[in-house]
Amino acid sequence: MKKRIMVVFLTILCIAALALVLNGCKSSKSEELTVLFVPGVADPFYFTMERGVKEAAEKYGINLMIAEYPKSWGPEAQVPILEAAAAKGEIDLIITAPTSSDALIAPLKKFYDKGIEIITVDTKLGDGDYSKDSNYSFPLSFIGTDNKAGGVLIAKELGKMLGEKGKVYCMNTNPDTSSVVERGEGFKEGVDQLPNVELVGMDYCLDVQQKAQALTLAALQKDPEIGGIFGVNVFSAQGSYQAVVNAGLTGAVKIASWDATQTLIEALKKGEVDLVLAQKPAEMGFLAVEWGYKYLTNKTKVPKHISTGFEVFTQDNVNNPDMQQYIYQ
Ligand code: T6T
Repeated sequence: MKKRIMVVFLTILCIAALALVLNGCKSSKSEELTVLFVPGVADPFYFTMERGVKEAAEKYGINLMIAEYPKSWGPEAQVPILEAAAAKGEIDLIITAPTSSDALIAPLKKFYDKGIEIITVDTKLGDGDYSKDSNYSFPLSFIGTDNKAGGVLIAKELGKMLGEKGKVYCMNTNPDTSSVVERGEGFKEGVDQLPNVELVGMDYCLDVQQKAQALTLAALQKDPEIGGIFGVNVFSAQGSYQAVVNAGLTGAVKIASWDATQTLIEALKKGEVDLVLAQKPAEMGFLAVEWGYKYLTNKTKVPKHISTGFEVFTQDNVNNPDMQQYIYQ
């Protein structure tokens, strides 16, 4: 009799332990998971990221919600979209590119406190080090490009194009967005390593192509010795190179651009742009969904930071078949 009571007791214990383990995972069935993707802005970079997000969601049978694309860059446009989209369903994970390192902390923390996991892609909260304790360390991971390394590389390449001497200018976008800030810092650092190259200015176009064009033109008029320009993202690069073309300075002013849009690749082929750095947005999106899925179904430990790398297009490799996959679409 005593033995039978013991067996019953042990069985109940085992069932309770199993229930506890299962409860630790949000869901054991992928169909139950809902992921919300909130892009940074309507541009080819995030459209390409969406492809990766969709591909992974299909692979893992995840219910995917895609928020409206903000028409301009910044928290004023992104936060209301995030809140409206998150109110539409029971969400397990939000994947987003915070358009400000500071201003997005509180809005995202609010959802995290409700039990929703967060992964930031492309841009980060605070300094992006989610492994140390802070008011912004709640996301599962930051998945994106090593923007600083890219900025240093661009300085080096632009330096080579200028014969290691001359003046360069940087068309940046926003002073409180981690990605572009780090590109600018990397560029400065790289130029500092070139004793005969001088960085004569860095302006912010707030992600408006027209403004980038006007600012670049003004910089060229102010300092006609500028021989190289770095455009740090889609709209700043597209605006800068257009300004150079309109000023009749194609070839005389070298252009290094960031983001492999069809427009910039075509310009590279025509010789209006000299270098295009391609990020891997589809990979960022895919990995964010995949790691979120692994965490939510199995509590798999997610790396706090995943670097997705980049590729560099030049006139020499732009037609190579193996490079075509890096063009945004
Ligand atoms: O360069 C990308 C992205 O990495 C950046 O954070 C914001 O601008 C883009 O979306 C391009 O427009």
